[in-house]
Amino acid sequence: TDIRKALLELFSSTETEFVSGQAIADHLNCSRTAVWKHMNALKEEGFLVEAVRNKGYRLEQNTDQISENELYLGLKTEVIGQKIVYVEETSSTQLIAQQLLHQDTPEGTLVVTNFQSAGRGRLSRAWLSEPGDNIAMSLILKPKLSMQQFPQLTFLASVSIVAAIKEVVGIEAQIKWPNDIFIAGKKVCGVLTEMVSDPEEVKAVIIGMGINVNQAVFAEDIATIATSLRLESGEKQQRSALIQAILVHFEAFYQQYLTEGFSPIKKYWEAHALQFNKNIKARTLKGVLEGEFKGITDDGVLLLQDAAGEIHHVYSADIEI
Ligand code: BTX
Repeated sequence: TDIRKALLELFSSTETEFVSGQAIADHLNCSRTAVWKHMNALKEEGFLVEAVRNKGYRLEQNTDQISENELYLGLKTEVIGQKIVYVEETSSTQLIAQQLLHQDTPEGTLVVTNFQSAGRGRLSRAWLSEPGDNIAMSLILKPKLSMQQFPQLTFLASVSIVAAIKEVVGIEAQIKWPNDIFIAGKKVCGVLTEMVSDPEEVKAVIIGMGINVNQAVFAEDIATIATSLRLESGEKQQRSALIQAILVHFEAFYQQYLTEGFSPIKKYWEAHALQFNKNIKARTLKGVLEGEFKGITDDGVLLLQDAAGEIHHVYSADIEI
């Protein structure tokens, strides 16, 4: 990826000009043959590479930009995403969102990056993402909620993402309790919801969303469990269109949530839940529970019915399917 980064830097500084093979070789400090290989690798990743004898190589500009202007253009929301903060690279968009909260940023502020180098999952697990391929973003909300209602926002984010994937990619994704989105048995997205609160009420919520969009190859340790929208659809996807669709669906669900409460969201969530009414294994700190997945409570607790018919409330677990 270092070579790729250097290549992309070179081409972005030359705009639409051809760059000779020799110039690239000098820039990367490698042979002309190696240049040819690197350019082919870019091509395989979906970049439009033009090679002309005696002129060199030209790279068509990446049309999949996600900086502020691309995202504002044609965005049909009133609050959600009306302020966007784009950074080319960051360790985590959650951290930037936290900083923005100290500056009293408005509800609906969205932090987006092109490369998140140290993304976080739950329980301080890592969220991995290659530069330029994926969506890593954090949405700031300031709802008047009690602590018990707080988990509902994770579910709200999940249903918004499922609806957006359906609309833009045409694929019916599923939600794995509590916060993963799956396609064909593999994880395509994770949601991390964090809050800032005092003992009585929630002051602000930061919803982090990581979506594998155009990444085609995954690190060894997640290669068997991860997938991307591109791998599942067979086509490169436009990140800006997806982000906009998520914001629009989120706003609609959020409005509905604030006026009608959690039940419409819960209905949609359960309709897209992986293994709903089927047998699952829930690995909790106290051991493994097995039974039928009967849905979620208003607090986001998982309901599991064991063979004897007893309903168990699962607050925290990893689900095996
Ligand atoms: P999670 O704890 O449910 O999932 C993390 C686990 O998922 C990892 O331990 C690993 O096994 C696996 N994993 C890591 N990266 C990927 C990937 N790209 N695709 C599939 N599986 C993977 C999920 O946490 C919540 C992730 C939220 C990420 C967003 S991105 C924007 C925001 N900023 C930030 O630092 N986190 C959030």
